[in-house]
Amino acid sequence: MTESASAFPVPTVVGTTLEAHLTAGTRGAPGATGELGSLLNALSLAVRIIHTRVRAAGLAGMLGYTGETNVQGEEVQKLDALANEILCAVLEKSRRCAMIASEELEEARVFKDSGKYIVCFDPLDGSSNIDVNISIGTIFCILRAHDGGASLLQGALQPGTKIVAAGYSVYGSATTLVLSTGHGVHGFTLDPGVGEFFLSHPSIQCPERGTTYSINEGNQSRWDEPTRKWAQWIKSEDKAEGLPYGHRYVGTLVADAHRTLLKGGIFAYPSDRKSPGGKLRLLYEANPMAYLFEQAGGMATNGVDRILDIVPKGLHDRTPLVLGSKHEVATYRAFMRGER
Ligand code: FDP
Repeated sequence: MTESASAFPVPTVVGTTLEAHLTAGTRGAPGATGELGSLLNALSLAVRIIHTRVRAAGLAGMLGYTGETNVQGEEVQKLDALANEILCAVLEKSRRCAMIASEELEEARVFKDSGKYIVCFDPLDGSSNIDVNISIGTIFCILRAHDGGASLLQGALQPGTKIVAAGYSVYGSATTLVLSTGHGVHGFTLDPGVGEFFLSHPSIQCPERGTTYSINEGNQSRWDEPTRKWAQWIKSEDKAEGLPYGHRYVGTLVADAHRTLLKGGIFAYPSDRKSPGGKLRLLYEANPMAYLFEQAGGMATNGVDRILDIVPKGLHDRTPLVLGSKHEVATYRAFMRGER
């Protein structure tokens, strides 16, 4: 190596920070007060803190279970609990958030005298992958507190069409934050040395079609007939139709969705005999992802209806979730309707 050559490539120009991107996006917009940008900056701070805790968890004795179970009856991992605490504290301090709904909280939490938004979040998605160093993530969406009527709880129970911003972060080989405020989808990568997110994936478009499908094949015996038929078809040999598709399944929604968003294809967690209403949560998993996929030109359905049209009944509702490229999701729906 020559004296000037570095083992690590250093960007030659300073890129666009998340903060600069958010400021440019809202400056001058009618009625813009900067509150949404400020709330998103607070979420990015929470994500950066979670990133540091995830990276050091194995050294800090933060892997494994707390010994408690959450509202869903699932065992809580120490990092799940910590990520939840971090988000709660940062959002309360931001003073931009009237209420939060979290996977780890049975009830919504109201912050007194605070902002006009509600944030629904899954603090650490992919719990079963935490201890084995596989990608995990944080998912969130933002709603206007009083769009749902006088009661704050009704504000959280609005359909996904009312979302004003959504995003997720992946703690993978890099930490990436993918966001939309309704004007396209943009990805930011954390420069860990600087502690700042820089724009790395401007204007993400989900490809019209892809070459991979993502589903837990171990559930096959529990699926209904149309799902089985679709899964059989997608593995069959037909070069003209682009078959068979390759199979990829991480088992962390954020990671499987992120790959599908960037490369196209389809992710499906359908209902099955074990989870007749689906496994994934509507408010803080399916809705944010559906919003991002639609913003990026993709689609999201429960097999019959558009995810964003579903009116939630409770904070922890579950739903079947199928998202991805238009071509693959439309084909999946055709199987569900018995048209194929
Ligand atoms: P996990 O159970 O590990 O928390 O949200 C739950 C979730 O992960 C998603 O991230 C993931 O897509 C799915 O469940 C994985 O479920 P299976 O293990 O049943 O495939």
